[in-house]
Amino acid sequence: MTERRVVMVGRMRAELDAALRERYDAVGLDEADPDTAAKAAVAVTSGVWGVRGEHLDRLPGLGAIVNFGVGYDSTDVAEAARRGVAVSNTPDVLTDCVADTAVGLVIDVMRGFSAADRLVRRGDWAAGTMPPLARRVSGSRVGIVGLGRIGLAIAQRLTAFDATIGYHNRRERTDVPYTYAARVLDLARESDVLVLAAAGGESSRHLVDAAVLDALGPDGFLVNVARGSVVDQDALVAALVQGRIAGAGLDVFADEPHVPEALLGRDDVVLLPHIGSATVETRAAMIDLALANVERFLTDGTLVTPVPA
Ligand code: 8YV
Repeated sequence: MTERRVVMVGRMRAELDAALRERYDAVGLDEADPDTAAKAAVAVTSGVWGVRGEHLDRLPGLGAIVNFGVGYDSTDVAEAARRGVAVSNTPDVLTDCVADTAVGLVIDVMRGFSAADRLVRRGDWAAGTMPPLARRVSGSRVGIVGLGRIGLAIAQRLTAFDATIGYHNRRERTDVPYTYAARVLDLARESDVLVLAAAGGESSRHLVDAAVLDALGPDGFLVNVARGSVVDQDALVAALVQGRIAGAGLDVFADEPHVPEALLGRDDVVLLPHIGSATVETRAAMIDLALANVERFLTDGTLVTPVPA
């Protein structure tokens, strides 16, 4: 029998778990004996879990970490690089679906569709109640935080809604027709809706804080398809409860799968369980790309989609 060389760190999605077990006889790191862990060449993980120093200590023969998902902030890439371990992610294949989710949240939270749906189901419409008037999406001012692949796809979609697009990015881009803001605060002040599409991690932690939310103001909306860590969640809850912003559409949270209790009964928020990439087509493509990275590494020691070290 060939040697077991793939371990899984964290609980994988069922289809990925099954494929890894079938093709590589992979096991979870938590079920691996020390010998298996020592021989592992590839660790597969996802954005929810990640591989950090404490895992690497148990995986002395590791050469690659294959991350299922485009965001890899839960993996300690610097520590991996220090130990000569390369990291891959699954870019591009999920860009469209995550951008679709962002646009869906913009429309839902500004127009109040989910709240109106609840009103109908409660029988309130039948009893004569209408929801309050909502906000117009077409022609609105959209501020995108993080103009990478996903941010750009969001901008392109909203351009079809005649939106005015501004953005904040680590670096100004010279290849886009959108207005750059060097500070998120200034972007928020000029936006009807602020859409977060920045990578997670320390560099973007709490980029959106109380001051940014106040700059967005009582008529402004926040949409987050990036990472919960990009927003100071306590400040967001306070801003919503105090009416200092108009609403929020959230696919990601600070401590998933926990959602602040204070948000659950509110009609000015749309709450999704981190489903930005969760379509049959995209998840299949993500699995294919993750498996291609595993296969390539085991074959020639390189990765199909390595992340910068
Ligand atoms: C999840 C995501 O990673 O790609 C990302 O960064 O946030 C999602 O696609 C995916 O659900 C795997 O956990």
